[in-house]
Amino acid sequence: MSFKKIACIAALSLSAISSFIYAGSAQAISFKMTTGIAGPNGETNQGAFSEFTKLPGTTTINFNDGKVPTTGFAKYSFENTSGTSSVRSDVWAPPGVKDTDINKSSYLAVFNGDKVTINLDGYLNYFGIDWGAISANNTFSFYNGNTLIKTFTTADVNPVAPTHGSQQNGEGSGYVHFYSNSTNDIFNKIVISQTSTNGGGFESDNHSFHSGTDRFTGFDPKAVPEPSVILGMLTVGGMFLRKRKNEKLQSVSQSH
Ligand SMILES: [Ca+2]
Ligand SMILES: [Ca+2]
Repeated sequence: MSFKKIACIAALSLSAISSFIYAGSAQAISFKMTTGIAGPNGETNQGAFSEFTKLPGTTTINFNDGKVPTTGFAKYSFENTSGTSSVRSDVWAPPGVKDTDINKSSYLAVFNGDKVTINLDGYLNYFGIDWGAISANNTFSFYNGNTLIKTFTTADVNPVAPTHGSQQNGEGSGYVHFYSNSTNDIFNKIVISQTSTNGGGFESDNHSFHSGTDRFTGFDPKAVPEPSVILGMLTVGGMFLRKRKNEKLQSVSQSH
């Protein structure tokens, strides 16, 4: 194989890796689930709060005035065909850090095919939500304007719920954090819905929004490429060098 051919193959491999990196970041909102933390003043009867509540650029909505905000940074609107979705206070409120930390405050409940759309005044790279009494068909959708970026459902997120509270028929709960991995994945509209009309509700509290137009650095402050990508590039580089060496050896032996 000629040096030119090898160089060409190496270049192609590198460009394949580059396009993989690009494709990988083109559609990437990730999520993590944690127990969350107590309220800003240590409250344990208000549901769980985001670990990023005090991060500069974070706004938190706790629904404790009994209604959704319709003005300001985050504007909520109901598509309430069932007439039962509302801000309320009852035993189905998402619990606190421990599933025995009963939430006595108001929270948001969405039922029976209804939706709540949250329009933001600016771009976000993070959305956190205390999610309780987890039911099938709870759905989270993230948009940039009218373009859907990513949808998550109960099936995606529930398997890693940290608690399954005895207070709520053993249904899961936890604080779920959605975050952008790149500037391609920032969002300015969120729709939360209970897409089934066959029972189950979507109960949540303490929504936290972090403003940003690039990747969210809260979980991983260092902006470095993934280790696997670096390893891939080293492997390609190594193959290229080895092939060159072999070829040199071959030419030497042929000349004798
Ligand atoms: Ca609340
Ligand atoms: Ca539920």
